[in-house]
Amino acid sequence: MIEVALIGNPNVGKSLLFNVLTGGKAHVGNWPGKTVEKKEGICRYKGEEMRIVDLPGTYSLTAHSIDELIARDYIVKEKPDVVIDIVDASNLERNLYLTLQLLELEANVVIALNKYDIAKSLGYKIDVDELSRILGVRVIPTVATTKEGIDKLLEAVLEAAKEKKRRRVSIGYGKAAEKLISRIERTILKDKDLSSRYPTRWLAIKILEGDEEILKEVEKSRFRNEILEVIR
Ligand SMILES: Nc1nc2c(ncn2[C@@H]2O[C@H](COP(=O)(O)OP(=O)(O)OP(=O)(O)O)[C@@H](O)[C@H]2O)c(=O)[nH]1
Ligand SMILES: [Mg+2]
Repeated sequence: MIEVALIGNPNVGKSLLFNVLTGGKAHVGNWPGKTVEKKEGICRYKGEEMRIVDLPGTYSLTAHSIDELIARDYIVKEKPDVVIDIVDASNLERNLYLTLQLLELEANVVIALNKYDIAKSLGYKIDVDELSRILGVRVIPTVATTKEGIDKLLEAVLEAAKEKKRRRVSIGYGKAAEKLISRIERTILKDKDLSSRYPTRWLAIKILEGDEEILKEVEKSRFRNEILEVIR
């Protein structure tokens, strides 16, 4: 079974795409300890079975709201095989903020460039191949309302799921911050438990940002003083 998570900003077409992929047969539950609805469904394509999990709509992956934390925890802890990042093609710039955070989290991202019909009717010309090249992930234009691009999207998901080596795109933060990030990463690597659970670069960035959830995790580490020394 291939585990696939759907993520995207609010109103990008997540629910519609979820229904298209799963035939609308969702199992609805709650996220553990939370009252936010959790939807899961099965998608079969070319003899492969995919479990599709619909994550709450979110603009970002900070720990500032319950929705964001649920989405982030799911990606970090459950490590789905593929994350379909649904991007509104008619609102590309704002949507790519979440995409960059997913790449920073080292998620195996496939982009569904949804509402492509709207982008086209607005006269937007998106160089899909170039976008894919820059981000290092597959980008598939889709129109969830007419199911255009859905087969191609599923094809891309299967390819991504089978891929062993992934091209990593990282966002640079400038010399000074990069020095701190490397220093924190080196100390994190001493803690095998911590460094096996999270991508170390992501963890280092979150520590520098003062992310509360992550700092709580770091407090539990034997190396907490060494790690936190860098930000004191
Ligand atoms: N034209 C067009 N409309 C779309 C497309 N995908 C979704 N929509 C419409 O966009 C609106 C939002 O779709 P939803 O599936 O509810 O979006 P969502 O991401 O689940 O929204 P939230 O749950 O509110 O975050 C609906 O009116 C859809 O019919 C598309 O590819 N093209
Ligand atoms: Mg929805």
